[in-house]
Amino acid sequence: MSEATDSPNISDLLWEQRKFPPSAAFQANALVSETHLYDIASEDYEAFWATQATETVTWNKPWNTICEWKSPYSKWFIGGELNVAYNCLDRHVEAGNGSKVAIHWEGEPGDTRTLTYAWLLDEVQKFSNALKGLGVQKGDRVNIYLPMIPEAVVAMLACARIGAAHSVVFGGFSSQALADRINDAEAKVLITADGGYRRGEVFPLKPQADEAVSSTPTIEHVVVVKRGGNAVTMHEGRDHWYHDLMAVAEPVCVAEPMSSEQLLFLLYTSGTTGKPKGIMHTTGGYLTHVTYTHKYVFDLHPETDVYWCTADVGWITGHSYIVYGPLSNGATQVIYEGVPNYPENDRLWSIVEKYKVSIFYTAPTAIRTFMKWGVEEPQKHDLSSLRVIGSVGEPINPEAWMWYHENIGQGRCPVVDTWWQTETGGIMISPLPGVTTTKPGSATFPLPGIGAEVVDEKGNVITRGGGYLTLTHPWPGMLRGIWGDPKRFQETYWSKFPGRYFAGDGAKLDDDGYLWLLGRVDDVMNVSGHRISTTEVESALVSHPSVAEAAVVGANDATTGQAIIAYVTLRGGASVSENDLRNHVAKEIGAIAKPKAIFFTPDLPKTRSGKIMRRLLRDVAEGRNLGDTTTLADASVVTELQKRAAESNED
Ligand code: 7RM
Repeated sequence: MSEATDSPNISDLLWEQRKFPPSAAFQANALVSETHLYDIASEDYEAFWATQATETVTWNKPWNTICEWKSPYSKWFIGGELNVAYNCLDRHVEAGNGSKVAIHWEGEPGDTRTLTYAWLLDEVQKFSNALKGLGVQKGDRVNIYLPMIPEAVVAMLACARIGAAHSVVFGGFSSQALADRINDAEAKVLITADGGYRRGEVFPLKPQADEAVSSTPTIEHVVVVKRGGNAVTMHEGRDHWYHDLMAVAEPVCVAEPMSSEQLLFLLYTSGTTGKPKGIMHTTGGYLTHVTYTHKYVFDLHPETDVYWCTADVGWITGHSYIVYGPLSNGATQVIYEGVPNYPENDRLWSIVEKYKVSIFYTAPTAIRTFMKWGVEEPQKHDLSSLRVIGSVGEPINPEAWMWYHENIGQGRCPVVDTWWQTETGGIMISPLPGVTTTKPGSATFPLPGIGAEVVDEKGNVITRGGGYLTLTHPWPGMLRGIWGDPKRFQETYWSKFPGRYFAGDGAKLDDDGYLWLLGRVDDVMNVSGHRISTTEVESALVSHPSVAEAAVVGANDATTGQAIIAYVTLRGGASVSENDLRNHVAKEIGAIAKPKAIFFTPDLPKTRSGKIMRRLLRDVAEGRNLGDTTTLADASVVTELQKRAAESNED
């Protein structure tokens, strides 16, 4: 038992004992079914990464140094030269796979496009020339603000081809968010669209882009893809239709070899507060990391698999596991433009059936929404093509994992729960589906080549129980810094535990050495001196058969320091009393974790990438005015909760 008033570590309350070893049938055909990758990597991680770089990536010039580590800066494959677009396109076409489908694209209204590797290569070469014609040169920054259409992929690869760094801004962000990011990156060109489809309607992008560009002095040209068909104003001399530029663009643009450390892209991450950080990723190490992880974590068989990641290209998951990883591996993938409930709640499953998707990668927020909608939706479709299913973005509650495993994976597909960040570039902690015995809710172990340890408040390594997740040595896809702010880079990630990268997440280790992510440490609650993770209480709530989703926060409390307040969304048609739920939590993980109050709500406040925003719920619970809500997906959710909190404080 920990000391009640001064417990430095995060409590370990949840005890999950179900285990799922890979089946013999899966192992028989898996790329890896034994531990040799782990064994080799643990002997010499640099040599291991060098092997991956040789096996998975094509280089124009070999490197002379695998890794230079001057903490907190690493460089990988120094002296090496390569072109990312060449790796994603040309090499597959040269190998005779030009007619292979790269992208089955499905628009939200139901229109489709089938795009081969040869087509993508032609398109990217032309657009590279178009960008050059607008004055874009190696080292420049280009902003991309597009819906989920193939041109987003083309634009990113064209930048990579000519050595310009892209900065993609999610199409759902406001004109102000776009302007801030353009100004921080000092981008020369903006690529946008007239509009895109969302929930059956066209959402305009060009007017937002116009608004942004009115306060971005560095933008010289705006390229506009026609998608929504909505009316737009074109500014003479500044704005160009994509199709007009492409109609006259030269067809050949040779992929120029880039140095391994050439800036590939900036991606801005807002975190929960403060000015967005431009996370920097470079060329050789990043491509090696995402190609290797995409291949082994999903057990990719590029000849037969159909892969689908439901993320948006505006997030790191879209960069690494829609664009760079899958295309570098020569995979066939599905890209879907719209929302999962248009026209009906079974849209994703109809797409799985239609394209015979075999690898499916989504987020816990989506899985919990599917739970809310009920098993009837996936049951309307033949999901027998699925082989591997993955999760990313938040801790996946054990019960959500089980639901995913049983109803989507049909008990047959390994579930890969992948932990990583915008900053890490690629997957860091995850099962290998042919090797790892999984436990529902655990991301299991660091991948071969990755070093992760849990430490206590003082930085001492712990081997059992809860603490802080740290990364112990450099990896090829790691961020190279924050654009224009080296001090913030040092302070944010490297100052709390000297010599270690601190990810900002809590984690615990169980008796078998499995890693369990416990959420952001900023969200950890302190109840009578016990440090309790939001994840464990939420998982206890979600383990009740009536509950689909839960968020808990610690609100100021005169007697216990903080009290646990829970916000709960029920599964479709289910009901349960507040008291029954409180007792359920006490039974699952202990009386100390029993919420003081539970509010039922049809929705929780989330970021636009689907992560629960507990900070806002804390404001609501403590009766404060809401702070910054601009990164919220749907602000009305909190207003409603706030109204009810005020009402409940009154009585
Ligand atoms: C890929 C991505 C990063 C943060 C990270 C965690 C959380 C992501 C998992 C997870 C538990 C996971 N990049 N997170 N994956 N927590 N289990 N499998 O999401 O930069 O947008 O967010 O997301 O808190 O630090 S991100």
